[in-house]
Amino acid sequence: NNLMIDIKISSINIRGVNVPLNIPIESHLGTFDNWPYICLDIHTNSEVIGRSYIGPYLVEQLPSIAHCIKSLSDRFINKTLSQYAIYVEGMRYISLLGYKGIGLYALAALDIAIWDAVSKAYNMPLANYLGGEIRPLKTYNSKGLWLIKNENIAKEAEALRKEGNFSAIKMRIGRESFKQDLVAFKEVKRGAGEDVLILSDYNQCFTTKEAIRRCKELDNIGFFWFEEPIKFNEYEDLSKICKSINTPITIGENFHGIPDLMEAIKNKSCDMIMPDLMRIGGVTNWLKLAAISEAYNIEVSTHLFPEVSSHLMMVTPTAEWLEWVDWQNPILQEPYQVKNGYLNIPN
Ligand code: SMN
Ligand code: MG
Repeated sequence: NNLMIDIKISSINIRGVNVPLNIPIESHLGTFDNWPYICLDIHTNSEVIGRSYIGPYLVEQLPSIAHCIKSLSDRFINKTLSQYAIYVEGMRYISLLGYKGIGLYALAALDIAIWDAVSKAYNMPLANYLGGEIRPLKTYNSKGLWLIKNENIAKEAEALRKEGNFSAIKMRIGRESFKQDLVAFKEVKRGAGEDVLILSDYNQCFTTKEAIRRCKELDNIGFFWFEEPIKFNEYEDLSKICKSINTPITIGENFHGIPDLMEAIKNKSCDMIMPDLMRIGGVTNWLKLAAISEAYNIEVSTHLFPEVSSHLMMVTPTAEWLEWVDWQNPILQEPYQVKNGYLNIPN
């Protein structure tokens, strides 16, 4: 029997939530005490319910994005669970919104839920359904170390490392002067230990010339990477920064779909990538990204969404680091756990 042909979408359910954060976000992207999510359930004419969540940043936009998800998903009621067919038809629909932004977020929410439903229909974890083997995945703690006062850094770094016995941790930088970032870096080491691997994120705070100056000042001190030193879509200028420094530059959380990945590759804008499951457009687009990254030998780390991204890393040949955050835990029945710096996908 053909499960995918037998199972049809019967109804959908969408909820918005604004989850309080234990550690408030203070970043160049803004300050947040809560993190907004939209949860989507795809009910079918079988037992199977496909679920997904997206985290579209702006709580005041949840109603418009939820509406977009609904009007997109309603088109597939009584249709079979074909990930590919729904992706193609979904892209055709959102082309009228420009393939990016909230149209793509809506498509991602639907796509992730459809893949969840199909792998559940086959009674397999997504990673196995995709042909992967499940193995522990190295992950870094990204929950904290925002642009907080330097005197509070060591204590937070120590706690963040201990939490899951992490070997790596991400801190946000781009303070008033490079000297303050340097002090912050040393404080992370003092708190978390000399051997901790430190990743850094500028969250697009500089102009190109300033970014080159600032990255040079902190080059070779031991940052594993610099993330997004300038505006995410300045692909040509990003390549100038890559050429000027030794520390790898990473971007990708702001790739809206595959064309942005290709733009970054064509322009040699980065040394590695860290795509966001929602903004790339869900599972279907991640699989393309995985193949393209293998072809170009680009290391892939993840941005947020550790539950589904971890499954996808099992079928990403150049997989590197999983970004760990637990903000979504209150909306999960069984939150994932990190032990000894590795995420083990639960059964
Ligand atoms: C980030 C993610 C979510 C909110 C603020 C900042 C950051 C990251 O860019 O890479 O985790
Ligand atoms: Mg980032």
